[in-house]
Amino acid sequence: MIVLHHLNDSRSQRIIWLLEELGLPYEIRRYQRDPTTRFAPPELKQIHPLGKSPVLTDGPTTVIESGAIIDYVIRRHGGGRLQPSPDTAAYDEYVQWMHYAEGSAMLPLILNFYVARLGEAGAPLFPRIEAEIANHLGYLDHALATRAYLLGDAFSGADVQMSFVGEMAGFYGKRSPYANLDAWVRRLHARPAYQRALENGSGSRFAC
Ligand SMILES: N[C@@H](CCC(=O)N[C@@H](CS)C(=O)NCC(=O)O)C(=O)O
Repeated sequence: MIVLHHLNDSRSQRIIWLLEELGLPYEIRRYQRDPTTRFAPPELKQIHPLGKSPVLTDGPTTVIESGAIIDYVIRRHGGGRLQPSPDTAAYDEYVQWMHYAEGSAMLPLILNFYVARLGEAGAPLFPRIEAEIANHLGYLDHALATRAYLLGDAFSGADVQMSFVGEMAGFYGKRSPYANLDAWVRRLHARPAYQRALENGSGSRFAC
């Protein structure tokens, strides 16, 4: 049985969505952020030493990192769905999006979050952070100009992995100048599996 260790308002929301897209049986174990610090509770460290979410367990296997979890679920349980065949150019593009999400695109959005907490002391950093956010959102917007999903007409795990970038951009009110990006996020949110996942995950403040 697949067990998803789910922290409220977190990247693990997209794993519930993936499991719903694939129609797989799964169990959610829920963890609540500390209302003041927003940190994960210490019990999550009993599942994996980093204490971050998502964590997925499947029998003896424990997987961390959203991208690795999405890859694991699709490869082991997807039955050929939601990713291109590994011997195609589309697969190369798929892998690029899977790494790009957390490896590059999320960084300025996360910096924006932390540096904002510094108040005036963080002010010198904001021009560079803003420029990098625009750089990444502009790239994504351009990539989506001629296609419904990141790989073209076919929805894939890359859309699931990259969705959090679009949602965080929306959460910080930075998505509206990017019409293609905005339309893509709305397209994702309209999917019935996305809606079911929101219900099962008890909502997410980042689903915007
Ligand atoms: N790159 C990792 C990030 C994991 C991560 O930082 N998760 C956050 C939630 S979005 C978390 O667990 N935060 C709680 C904490 O740091 O205490 C992934 O994509 O899975």
